[in-house]
Amino acid sequence: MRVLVTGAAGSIGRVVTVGLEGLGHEVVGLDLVPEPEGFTGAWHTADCTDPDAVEAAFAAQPLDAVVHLAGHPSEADLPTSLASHVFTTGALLDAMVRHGVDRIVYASSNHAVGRTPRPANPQALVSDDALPRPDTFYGVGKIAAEALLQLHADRYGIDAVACRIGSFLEQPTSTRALSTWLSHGDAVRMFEAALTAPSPGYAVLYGISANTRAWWDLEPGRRLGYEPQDDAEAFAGEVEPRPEDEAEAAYVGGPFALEEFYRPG
Ligand code: 15L
Repeated sequence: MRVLVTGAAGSIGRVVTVGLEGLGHEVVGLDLVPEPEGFTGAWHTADCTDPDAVEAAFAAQPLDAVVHLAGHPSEADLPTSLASHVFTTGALLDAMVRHGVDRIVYASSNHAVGRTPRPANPQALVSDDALPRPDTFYGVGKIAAEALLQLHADRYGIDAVACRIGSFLEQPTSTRALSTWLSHGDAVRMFEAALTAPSPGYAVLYGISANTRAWWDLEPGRRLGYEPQDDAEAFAGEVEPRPEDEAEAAYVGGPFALEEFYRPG
């Protein structure tokens, strides 16, 4: 497949572009900054909040799919969050409709439902039927972008997979991350499954590894062919407890659900 990867120079983008190329896909990169050293494919240095820049990137070559990773990866004010997550997704979806591109895989976030209380029973998992429950404006942006995907799946028959990513790290570094970790290898497996699953329509999955302490359900991902192979438990002995662990354990969004992230709208 020829895949446009937005945010291709970011932390997830650098790993996923290499991984998808290794699986035989042709990656077209797009980012605010020029291509990282070693990237040899087509590249668009562009801002995907700008519909004209997005149109130019689509017009430059035919595409089979989009992996949308671009966006401010943390909390920001409300206008910035809406532009970064919702307006970019809208501009990409408009271009997809114009150019007949019918698959998008979106880097959503656990923070779309981050204010969901942590299940008291470790066997009870938060799944794809969790109601929208953002913990921040970042989470509001992610859940609103998911709504745009659903709208375009319904209106135009676009296949759209929203991956609610946990903690994408080389290895887990906190008690919470022992539950929320997404390894680099599993991230590539997740994007590959979401890109190639036959006719998913609109679907949500949780982007975590096969963590022993997981509280998100891996079943929606498995239905699309995502079979994670790593488990954060392998690093449990290296993770030191921290005083903030208890407060972070109240909600699935961890620190983002705490009062220090409250902002005026
Ligand atoms: C995310 O969505 C953020 O982009 C990242 O900075 C982490 O906060 C991560 O979630 C997480 O929940 O660990």
